[in-house]
Amino acid sequence: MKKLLILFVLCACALFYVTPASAGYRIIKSYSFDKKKASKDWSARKTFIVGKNRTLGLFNDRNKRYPSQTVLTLTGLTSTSDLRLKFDMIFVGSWDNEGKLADKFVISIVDGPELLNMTNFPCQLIDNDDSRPVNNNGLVRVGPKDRAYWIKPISISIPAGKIENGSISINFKGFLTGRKTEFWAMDNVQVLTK
Ligand SMILES: [Ca+2]
Ligand SMILES: [Ca+2]
Repeated sequence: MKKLLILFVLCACALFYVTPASAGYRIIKSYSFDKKKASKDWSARKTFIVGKNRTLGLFNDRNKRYPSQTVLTLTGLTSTSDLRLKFDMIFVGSWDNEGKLADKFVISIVDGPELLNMTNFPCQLIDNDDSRPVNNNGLVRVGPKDRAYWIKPISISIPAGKIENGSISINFKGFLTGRKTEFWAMDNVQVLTK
């Protein structure tokens, strides 16, 4: 009986070990951007410290000093089921949900469909005042100014049918109105499969 119990515990531990993320999924790629440059899987590879953490960024499509987008190319994929892509999106500054200054964040398959089109952001400011952020995760210095940032976990599905010859390229792009007031970065990217 005791042996059975030990066996059961061992099996349970093994199961837990192979499924560290969400149930039924296993991680096949992960990126934490600990170095000054991200791996060559990424088209824009510069990293930047936000808080105490190195992230991929910053990005701004209006400011020539920053890249506007990055493409993640995954190769050697053998999965026949849909992939899951998870990461922490970091919104820096005063991203707007509506009006003339409204912004957008889009993830799409290169030469393919959009996987995410985001128009709602957590960047709340009292009286639209940059120095009065609400529920931000911290402040980060960008150029001459400290700006608030908000971290939002994002999880999307990548259809298996879009994987060609074991490869897929995914584009991440923000469409911003603020050249010096709005930026983004990303961290803790995980690609999972069943
Ligand atoms: Ca990191
Ligand atoms: Ca804006």
